[in-house]
Amino acid sequence: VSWLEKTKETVASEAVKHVKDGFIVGLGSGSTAAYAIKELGRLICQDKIQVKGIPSSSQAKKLAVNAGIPLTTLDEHPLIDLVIDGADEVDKELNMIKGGGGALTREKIIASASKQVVIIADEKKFVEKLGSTFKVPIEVLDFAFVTVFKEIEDLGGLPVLREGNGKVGPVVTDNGNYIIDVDFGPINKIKDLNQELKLLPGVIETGLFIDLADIVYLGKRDQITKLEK
Ligand code: A5P
Repeated sequence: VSWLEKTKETVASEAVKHVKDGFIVGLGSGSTAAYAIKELGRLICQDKIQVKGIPSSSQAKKLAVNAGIPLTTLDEHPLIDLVIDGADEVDKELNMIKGGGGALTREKIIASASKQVVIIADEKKFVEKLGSTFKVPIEVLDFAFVTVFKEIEDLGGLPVLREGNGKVGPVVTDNGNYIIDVDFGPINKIKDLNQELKLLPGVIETGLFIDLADIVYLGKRDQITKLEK
């Protein structure tokens, strides 16, 4: 097992320590969040704590079912106690780019509905400025994607329609929409950019997660750094 996989597992275990008996827990997506789901399942089975999960994607749902985590919905629990999720980039203000796994919309809804958001990632995700190493994923209605493409170019971005592996053509999200990955370069005014993008008709959600994370555990080769709001 590589140090990277080990570190993902370590930060995931650290995050799961925030889970208390009776909690409703938002389950993030991606390879790091997958370790947290596994660990939470172990805790539920071994320590018999009462926890219910709300998955942010079909991936998280499948992993949670396999791990033995009872599931619930936002309809039943519109207020969540804790979300554990990964990230694609994190800055020192704990703002993030997410959506590498295409689950950004549900992830953002769950994070916004949660009292506490704990993010887990390896140190390579930490950047001075968002947009330096990762494009901004944007979920769009397929009907609107060409128009949105043009408007994003007018905003100075370089958009690419996300295409799948194992299927020709665009990736279709769990919500039935397309994903556009946009290269804006290092972003100076993330709040302004997020607002401009959200105002484009056809844009469902952006992968810019601003003021949502409370704690970030960054895994390094031999230690974990905890960043807090
Ligand atoms: C999923 O849509 C993303 O927001 C993930 O949180 C992100 O891609 C992190 O994934 P890894 O933990 O696999 O890097």
